[in-house]
Amino acid sequence: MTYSLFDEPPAPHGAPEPIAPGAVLLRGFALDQAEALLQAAQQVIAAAPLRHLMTPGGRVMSVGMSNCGALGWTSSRAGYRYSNTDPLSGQPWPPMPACFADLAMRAAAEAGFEGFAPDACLINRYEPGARLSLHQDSDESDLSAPIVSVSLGLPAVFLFGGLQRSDRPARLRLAHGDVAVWGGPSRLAFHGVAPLADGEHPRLGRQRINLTFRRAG
Ligand code: MD3
Ligand code: FE
Repeated sequence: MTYSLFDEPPAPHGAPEPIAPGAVLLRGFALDQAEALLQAAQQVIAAAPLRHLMTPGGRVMSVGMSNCGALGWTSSRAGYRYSNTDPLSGQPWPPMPACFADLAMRAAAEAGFEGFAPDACLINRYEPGARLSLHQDSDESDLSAPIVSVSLGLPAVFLFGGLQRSDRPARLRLAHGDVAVWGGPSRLAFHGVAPLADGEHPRLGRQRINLTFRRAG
């Protein structure tokens, strides 16, 4: 019996790429699960529709959002918070699909964060022109857990800054199937998304979907 390079199908993704201390990019990590993730996201959105939240400052966000899992992130004039119910329906958020939790856990492990068990997944939907201004994610109670993000659909320019709002952000292209893990010293870094460039994605058309997995409670 001989072994050949050709016995194994090509890995759907390459080696983890370090972005910053505690932050790792796994290009293409979600490619072989993309269809399952998108179908599960569609079911979540059918039960908890995407909505454009109001910021505490009174602006309507250009990104459409929903959640699944025990806790969901919301914003209103009253501030940002995690809630165990969808304010639109008064019902619990849809449960986290098994394929979501599984992918997030495997990506975190690949980046060196064993035992990550997300209890919240924020679903962000970008249409051309939608953006997310520079912010920190600090509403979660467990900041020792990383955040795992999955990009699907049109590519985006992700802005990755430092621990001060004034630190000039680096620009990173995030494409369909890319997964990034943000933990350790990067967990409280300022970050955002540049206005989405128009385009046509073969599966998703004129949109980008981003899933962010957190340990919020
Ligand atoms: C770096 N979402 O939902 S994901 C967010 O593409 C958010 O929709 C963006 O920022 C998006 O809060 C970016 C990548 C990401 C998420 C959380 C982070 C990067 C992060 C937290 C700390 C540092
Ligand atoms: Fe964020």
